[in-house]
Amino acid sequence: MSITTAMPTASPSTFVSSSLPATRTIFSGIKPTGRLTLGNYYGALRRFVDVQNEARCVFSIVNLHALTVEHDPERLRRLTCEVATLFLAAGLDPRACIIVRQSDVPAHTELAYLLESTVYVGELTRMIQYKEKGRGRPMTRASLLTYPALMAADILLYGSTEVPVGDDQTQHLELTRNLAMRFNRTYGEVFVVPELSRAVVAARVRDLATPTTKMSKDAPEESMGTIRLLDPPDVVRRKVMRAVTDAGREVRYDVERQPGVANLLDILAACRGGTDPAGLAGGYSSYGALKREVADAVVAVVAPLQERYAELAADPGYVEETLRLGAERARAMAAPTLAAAKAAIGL
Ligand code: AQP
Repeated sequence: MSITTAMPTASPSTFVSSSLPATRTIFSGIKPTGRLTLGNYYGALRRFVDVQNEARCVFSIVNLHALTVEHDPERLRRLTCEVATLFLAAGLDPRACIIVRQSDVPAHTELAYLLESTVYVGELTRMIQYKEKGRGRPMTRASLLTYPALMAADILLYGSTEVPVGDDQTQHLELTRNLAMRFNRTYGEVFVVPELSRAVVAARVRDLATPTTKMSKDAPEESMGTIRLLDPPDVVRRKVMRAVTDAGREVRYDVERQPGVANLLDILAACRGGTDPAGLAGGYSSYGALKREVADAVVAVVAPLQERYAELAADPGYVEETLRLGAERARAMAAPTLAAAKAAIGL
């Protein structure tokens, strides 16, 4: 397949968002800290693609958030490029939405400081990420404590009305809403208060090996519980076939008592574009039969995405140009909100 068949037919510069309804603005981001998983796809990326023509959309590779824990600069650059390429391979169209590398828009960090001056330390120390990865450790980076203010800035800068994210992001969104309301109350109406938009199915894809935890891109590379979007099909099949199920034999959708099986049904429903994982359970007489169908369904989703990824990766100039134009548009879109926030707070 030639590269042009897999990509938008026009260059990224023929941007059409100005003709879209102004009432809905959607922002979301993915942090380039690991190779993206099926969880990132159904909790976030797939949904970005679904809404890109329905509203003004900004989708970001939030690379500044990758600095909150120990990192390798070269790996970060490589993963940033990989995530941007996956955005396009999954079907994001730079004519329909803004695709932006967070660090290309200085307004994110500038507004983050104003929000750090709005948030309370008590609110930051309550955040799950900080509690799990940093609290009580003297070498914890200060940014691991303060990044929720940056995340709030990411969202509020664009006047976002909706934020499509997985269920694990609920706490961040709540804080963002509180900060927006506090700022507006104290200094005057500047920010739109955003709503969290939940996935109907697979809002929390669980690890195949430990189905009580979420599937995470931070999992060790060799983990059998994490399906990466760029895993070759035979690796995907092996991981699904080895998924932990439960002691019973019956295929039932019971998240509490059979989390492994429920996870497989969630994944199957998501891959088929359905919304009723429980309704699928009756169709299988054994865990083996269910796993084979899940493996086929996941491969059917990732194989075409990987084909497009390979084409795009062969033309890094296109990805870079998309990011350059995304940065230009995002800077222009962010500027009025930042200016209003600075004026309101007394700068
Ligand atoms: N398992 C998941 N199921 C559903 N949605 C998920 N998301 C992540 N995992 C799942 C959603 O993907 C988006 C991007 O997330 P992120 O880059 O901010 O971070 P992450 O992938 O949630 O986090 P990591 O890297 O796995 O580790 P932690 O949790 O330690 O930061 C988000 O919308 C997220 O909900």
